[in-house]
Parts: sequence; structure tokens; C-alpha cells
Amino acid sequence: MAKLTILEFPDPRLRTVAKPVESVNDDIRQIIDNMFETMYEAPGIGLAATQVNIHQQIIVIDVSEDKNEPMVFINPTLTVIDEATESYDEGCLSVPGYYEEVERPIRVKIDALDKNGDAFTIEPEGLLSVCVQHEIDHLNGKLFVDYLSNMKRQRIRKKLEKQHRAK
Ligand code: QAP
Ligand code: CO
Repeated sequence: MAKLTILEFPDPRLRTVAKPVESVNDDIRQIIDNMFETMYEAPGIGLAATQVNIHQQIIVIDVSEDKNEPMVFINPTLTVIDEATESYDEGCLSVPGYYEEVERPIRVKIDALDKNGDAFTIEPEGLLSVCVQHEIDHLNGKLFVDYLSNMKRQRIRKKLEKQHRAK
């Protein structure tokens, strides 16, 4: 296993749109293992391949208390079931140190492939629903700060840029 480097906002590579995985093989499973190691060490609850500069549609998530319920989503598609939304105080490993309320649909359906390439469907609830939607956004080059006012996003960008220069 290997820990990967997480890209940070406003890195333009975070805007790349990921391509579908063509075949769920051992190379993909290696990437998944490395993504879990990176996410658990951070520590985080979700990581999209885009964030580690791999532009394929792969997401890893573990929202469990004991960090023992790893979930993998390959080539995920999202369907909104109900228009009702709810806001959640979101963060992101690519926007370290910042949390802001983001509004998203509560009820969505996710179709994806697991790490064996088998199709599955879930209707996630609560934090898992928020997290899957946040991670699918990454695969489309979108970040949670895009939902904020220009002023808030600029403030975060300037502070992170300053922090990056100091490194
Ligand atoms: C996405 O985010 C998420 O600022 C996953 O300094 C977050 O794992 C979905 C993290 C909240 C739904 C709700 C953030 C770690 C981790 C930070 C994460 C930080 C250190 C964020
Ligand atoms: Co994120």
C-alpha cells in the first residue's frame, strides 16, 4: 500500500472530469487500496480519485464510527428521487481547515460497481448520502466551495494560497 498526495484547492487539476473505469482489474484494486490508506491516515470519511490526481471514476467512503465499513463506488451514477433538500456542515480533504453548510437533495439513488466489478444500487441516508454526493461532485471537477458565495470562496482560496506559499 502507499499513501497518495492529496491535491488542495485551488489546484486546477481538481477541475478535471474523471473518465469511467473500463475494467475493474487488479490495477484498479491497487488504486482503491492506496486511496483507503490515504483517506484513513488523513483522517477522512470520503475520497474521490480526482483528489489524488487519478482521473478515473473511483470513490472510497467509510462513514462508520469504528472505521471498519469501507465502501467503494466505481462509475457511480446519481438519480435524485425527491426534490427536498437539507444542509450539512461539509468539509473536504482538498480544502483543509474549512467547513461550510451546503444544501443537497436528501433522497438519491446511486448505481455503481463494487471492487469486483459487480453492479449494485443503494439509496443512502444521512451522512452517507451527503458524502456520496460530495464525492461524485469531485469526479465531475466540482468542489463544495462552488456552492458558497463568491466572497466566501475567494476568502478560502486566498487563505489556502497563502498557506501553500509558506510550505
Ligand atoms: C467529504 O470529507 C464530506 O478540513 C469528506 O482539516 C465531509 O473526509 C462529506 C478533513 C463532510 C460530508 C460531510 C477535512 C480532514 C476531512 C478537513 C472529509 C481537515 C481534515 C474531510
Ligand atoms: Co471533498
